[in-house]
Amino acid sequence: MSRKKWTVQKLNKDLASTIAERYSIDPLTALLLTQRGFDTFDKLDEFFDDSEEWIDPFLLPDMEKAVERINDAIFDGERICVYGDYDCDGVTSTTILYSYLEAQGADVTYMLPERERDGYGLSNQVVDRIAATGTKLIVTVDNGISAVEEAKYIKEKGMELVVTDHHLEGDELPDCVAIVDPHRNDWDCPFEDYAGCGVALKLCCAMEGSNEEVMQEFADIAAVGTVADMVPLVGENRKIVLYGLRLLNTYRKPGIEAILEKAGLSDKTLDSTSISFGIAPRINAAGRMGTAERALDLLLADDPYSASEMAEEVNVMNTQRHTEEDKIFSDAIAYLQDHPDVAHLPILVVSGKGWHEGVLGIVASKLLERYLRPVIVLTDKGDLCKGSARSIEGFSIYDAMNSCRDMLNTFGGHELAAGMSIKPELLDEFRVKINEYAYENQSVYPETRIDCKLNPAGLSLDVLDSIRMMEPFGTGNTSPVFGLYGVVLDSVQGMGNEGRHKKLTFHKDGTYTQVNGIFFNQPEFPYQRGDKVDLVVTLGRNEYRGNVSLSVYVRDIRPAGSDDDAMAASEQLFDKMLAGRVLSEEEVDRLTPDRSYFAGLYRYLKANEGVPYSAYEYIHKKVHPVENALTPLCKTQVTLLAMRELGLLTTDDEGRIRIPNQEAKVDLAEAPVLQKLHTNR
Ligand SMILES: [Mn+2]
Repeated sequence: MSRKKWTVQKLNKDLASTIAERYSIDPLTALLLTQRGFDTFDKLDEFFDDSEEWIDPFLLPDMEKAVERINDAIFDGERICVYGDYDCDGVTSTTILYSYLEAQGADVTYMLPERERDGYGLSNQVVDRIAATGTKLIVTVDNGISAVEEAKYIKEKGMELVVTDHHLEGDELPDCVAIVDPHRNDWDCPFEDYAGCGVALKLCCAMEGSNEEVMQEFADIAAVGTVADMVPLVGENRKIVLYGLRLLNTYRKPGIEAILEKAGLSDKTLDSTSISFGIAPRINAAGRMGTAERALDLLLADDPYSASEMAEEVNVMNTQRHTEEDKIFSDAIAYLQDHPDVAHLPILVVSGKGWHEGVLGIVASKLLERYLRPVIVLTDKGDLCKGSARSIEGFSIYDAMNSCRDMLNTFGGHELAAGMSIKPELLDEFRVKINEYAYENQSVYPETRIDCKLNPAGLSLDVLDSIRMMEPFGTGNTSPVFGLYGVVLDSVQGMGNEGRHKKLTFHKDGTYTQVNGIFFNQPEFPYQRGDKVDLVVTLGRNEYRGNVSLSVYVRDIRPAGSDDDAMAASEQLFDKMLAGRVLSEEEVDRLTPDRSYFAGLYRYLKANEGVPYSAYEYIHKKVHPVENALTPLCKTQVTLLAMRELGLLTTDDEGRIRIPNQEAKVDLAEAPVLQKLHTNR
C-alpha cells in the first residue's frame, strides 16, 4: 500500500490575520489563501473580484483580424465550418462558436475529428472532408496552432483559415488569416490560461462588441469546458466558472439538464465537482467510445425530449467507457503482479492487445495513483503500439520520451501527460531505455500537499461555509486539504460493494468529539479500532432532502508519526534491488534482515493473520513501534518477500496474509531475494 509523501505548507499567520481583517473573512480561509500564493492585496483583489467587468477581448492576439474575416463571411453568405476537438473542451468550444454564428445568421456547419480515425487536430483528410461541404472559411476552436502543413493545404483547396486555440505554439505558426491564441510568444495577454472554450467565448464577445449577452448565453457551457480541461481556475477562468455555475443553478439548457438527470444531479446545487464528476466524463465518453458529435448534438439540443434520448446514448457510452477502463486496469495490474521486474522500475510501461485507445490515459492516471510513479499504457495494434502517459509533478514524461525519440514513431504532449506510438518489437528495448533515463535523472516521489493541520474536533459546517468563498475548486485552486494528526480510530466499517469503502469513526485524545469520515476504494485496508493514525481529509457538503450536513472525505492514512522521507527513500531502495541494480555495501545492510528481525516479524504475522500483504508500512510500524525511523521499512519488505518465497507465508484471494503450519526447519539464506541481495553487492 504505497502512500504519497505528505508535505504541510508553511503557515504565515501574520499575513493571514492582516488579510482576514482587510477582507472581513474567516482567519482559516485567509490562512488557506496565503498558502496558495494569494499573498498580495493585488492578487486577492483579483481573486475576490466578482464584478461583471471582463477583459477586453481585443487584447487577445489577432482578434480584430479574426472578427473582420468572420463578419465578411457572414455578410457575403460564405459557408463557415467550425472545427473542434473530441474532448469536453473541444465539444463545448464548438457548441459556443457554432451557436453564436448560427444566431448571427451565418451559413455555418461544424465538424469534430474522430479519435481513432482522425486523431487530434486538423489533417489533410479532415480538410478534404470539410472542403466537400462547400466551406469557404474554417475556424478552429481548441486546436490549430500546430496545423502548419494543413494551413498550406487549406490554401491550396481555395479555403481560408482562422485559428483559435489555447495550446502552446511550436517552431512555426500556420500561415492563415488570424491566430487567436493567448499563449502566442509574440503577444502579451492580460490573461493566458483560458481553455479552448474560453478563447471561443472571447471571440464571440469580440464579434458582439459587448460581453454581457454573450456571457449570459454561453458562460454555462464555457464553465463546463473550463473545469473539464483542467486549466487553472484563477483570473478570468475563475470568473467564467463562477458566472457559469450561477447560470447553471438558475436555468439549464435542455442538453445539460438531461445529462444531469442521468448523473442523478438534477435536483442538486451544482458546483465545479458536479461538472468534473457528473457532466464532463459523459461528454468525454462520447469522444472516447463513439463519436464526439453525439455530445455536441446533445449540448445544442433545444427540446427536452430529444435531449433526453441523446443523453441516454451518451450515458451508455459512459458506462461502456467505465467497463473498458476497469478491464484494462485489472489486466494491467495482473501483468504487473506477474512481472515484478517491470513493476519495480521507476517508469511503468505496460501494453496489451485489444485495449481501447480512448481510455488509455484514464487507465494510466489510475495506475499512477496506485503505483505512485510515471506510467505509460499502450495498446498493441499488431503493426503499431499506441499509448498514453501520465507523470508526477517534477518529472517530465515528455523529456523522458524525447530521450528515446529514435525508437518512437510519434510522440507529443507535456510534462505530465503525453502520447506516443512505437513498433511492438521495440517496446522491451524502449522500456529499458526510458528507465535508464529515469535512473539518471532525479527520482521524484509524489506528494500530498496539506494546507494546514487541524484538530478533528474543529471540523464543522462553519469551516465548510467559510471555505466556500474560495470556490470554485479545481486545478490551480484545489479544495483545501487538512491534516488530522495522531487521531485514534474508534471504528472501521465496510460499506458498498464487498465493503470496499470504509467508514471510519475517530477522535483525538483530550477531546471527546467523534468524527465520521469516509474513505473510498480501500479494499486492502489494514487499520483497526484502536490504531493511532494521521489522516488527510477534504470536506464536502452533503445535501439530502433539504438537510445539509458535513462530509469528511479521507484521502490518505498512515501510522501516526511516520517519517515520510525515510519511507520514500526506503521504498525506492527496495525497488532498486528488485529491478536488479547494483547496490552498495551500506544499501545491502539496510535491506538485509537478521535472524531476530525475521523471527519478530514472523511472530507478529502468526498472531495477526489476515493483514493485507501490501500493508507493509502498517506491519512495519506494528512490529517496530519505537525504532520506526531507525529500522528501514525496506527491511520489512524484504523479509515479507523472503517469507513468501520460502513458503512461510501465503496470501489468499484477497491478498491477505496466511501463515501455514510449518513442520520442517527452513534455511533463511535459501530465500532467492536474500541470495540476490548478496550478488547485487
Ligand atoms: Mn483544450
